[in-house]
Amino acid sequence: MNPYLDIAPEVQTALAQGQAVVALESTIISHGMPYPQNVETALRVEAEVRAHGAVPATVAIVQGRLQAGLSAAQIERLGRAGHAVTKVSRRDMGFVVAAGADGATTVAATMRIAALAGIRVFATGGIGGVHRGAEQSFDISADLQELAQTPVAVVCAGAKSILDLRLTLEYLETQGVPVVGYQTEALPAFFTRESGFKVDYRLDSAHAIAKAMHAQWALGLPGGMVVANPIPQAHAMERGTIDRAVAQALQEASAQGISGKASTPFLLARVNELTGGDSLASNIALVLNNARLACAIALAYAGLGH
Ligand code: PSU
Ligand code: MN
Repeated sequence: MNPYLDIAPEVQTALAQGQAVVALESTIISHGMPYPQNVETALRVEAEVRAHGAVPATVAIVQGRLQAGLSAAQIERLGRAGHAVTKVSRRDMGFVVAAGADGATTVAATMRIAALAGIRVFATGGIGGVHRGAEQSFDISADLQELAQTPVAVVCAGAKSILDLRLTLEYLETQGVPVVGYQTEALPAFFTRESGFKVDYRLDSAHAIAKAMHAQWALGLPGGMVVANPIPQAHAMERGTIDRAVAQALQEASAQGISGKASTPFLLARVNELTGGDSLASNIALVLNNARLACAIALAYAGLGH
């Protein structure tokens, strides 16, 4: 095992027995939602995973240790500290570990730690991607490179329209990362069930997704997979409301010269503020929905036996 990695005993037992484990990220806790809803949601998502027959492994860096599986107290600490916790993408991992510091892991860093621990399924809200204006800014999330390299299936509700979804799909295609739609041909756009773009493959069951994961990795293909799960209709938002909030947030980011790793957290926080409680409620609903699908996939994958 990696000398910097700690796996929670419950997660370790589940992995040793070939049981279903679902990884969860922590940037969504510290940087993706306000306190205290962030902590409540993280704990509810863990409970949802358990209720659906899998073991949750929330991932973070705690005092320089890569952690697969957090205690409730550790989740509370990350959530309460919010933006004061270092947002850790793959670039930052070695430095935060070397400093013995805490870090909230993005999709990229969570995938890497999940893979080190032997976890193949990961649920979150939305992935990072190619930002609008990337032809000038070069702002492309390291999540996409990680998806190209690391064998973990990431269950998400697509990506927020703070990103350029067309370029994100192009980038993923170039990097050989399949985008699967769960029971849909449409690429969802986080708060809405459709984005106007299509996924690469529609699969209608967790079992079919598990079989595709198994085949991809048995072929020796190195990367992961995006499993796009549309937000339940009852919680979807009106496109115009989201588009206006995103446009304003982007304008403010550009006026304030926000760039680099600050960009995504700034945009997430502003979209949350501008749309108020509605978008937060939708966000929570879709994360729970993704956790349920990730459980079904993890159970199906475990059932394939390896
Ligand atoms: N998109 C969301 N919610 C999030 C994130 C993105 O709708 O919480 C977080 C995830 O942790 C993702 C990260 O991995 O932001 C991407 O940041 P960046 O664009 O700096 O790579
Ligand atoms: Mn970026």
